[in-house]
Amino acid sequence: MPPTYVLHAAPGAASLVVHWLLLELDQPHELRMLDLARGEQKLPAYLALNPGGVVPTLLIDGEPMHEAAAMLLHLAERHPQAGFAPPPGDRRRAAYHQWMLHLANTVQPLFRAWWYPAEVAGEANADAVQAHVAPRIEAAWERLDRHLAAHGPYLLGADVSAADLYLVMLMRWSRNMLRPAHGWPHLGALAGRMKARPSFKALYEREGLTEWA
Ligand SMILES: N[C@@H](CCC(=O)N[C@@H](CS)C(=O)NCC(=O)O)C(=O)O
Repeated sequence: MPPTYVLHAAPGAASLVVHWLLLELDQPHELRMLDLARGEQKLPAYLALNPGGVVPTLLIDGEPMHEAAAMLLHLAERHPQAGFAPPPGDRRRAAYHQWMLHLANTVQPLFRAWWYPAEVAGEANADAVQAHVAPRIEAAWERLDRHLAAHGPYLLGADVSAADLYLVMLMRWSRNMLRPAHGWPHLGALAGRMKARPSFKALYEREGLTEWA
C-alpha cells in the first residue's frame, strides 16, 4: 500500500510546518525532498502537481494539494484526536481561523516579499522592497507578542494548536533578520516551548537543519 501522505518539501521551507504537524499527528508519511536551488520545483512533472512551482505539495491518497495553511487546516481536522484544531462549535474556533488566516494572508506573504523581493518590484528595487518589508514583519511580531501577553501562552490560550506550529515556522524565518521574532518576550517563550517538543527534534533531524535549534 502506498503511504496516504506524501509531502514534497525542501529543508526549512514552507513545507516544514506541514512536516511538523504530520510528526505531531504521528501519521506515517513519505518525504520527497526537492532541491529548490536547482529549480526542481519548476520541472514539468512537479508543475503538474503544483502549478505554482512551490513547496509544499501534499499528496493525499495520490491527490495533490497545495497551500501550506490549507494543509494544516485539513490535516488537523482529519486527525481530531490529536487536538490541533478546535472542533466546530468550540468557542476557540473563531480565533483559530482568525490566526491561521492572519498568518497565511498577512505574515507569510511578507516573508515571500522578503525572500523574493525582485518578484515585487524587479531586481533593481530589491533592497528597497526589503527595507520596506522588514518593519512590517516587525509590526506583525509586535501585534502577536501583545496578543500572547494578554491571551497566551499559546495563540488560542492554554492549549497548543496548528496555528502555533505555523507561527513558530514563520518566526524561524526571521532568525537572521535585524530584529528576529524570538527577541519579543512572549514570542521567544512560545518558541522555546515549541522547540522543546520531541517532534521538533525529529523534524530537525529529518530535514537536516541545525540553525535556530
Ligand atoms: N503560499 C504558498 C507559498 C509557498 C512558497 O512560497 N514556497 C517557497 C519556499 S518557502 C518556494 O517553493 N520557493 C521556490 C520558488 O518560488 O521557486 C504555500 O504556503 O504553500
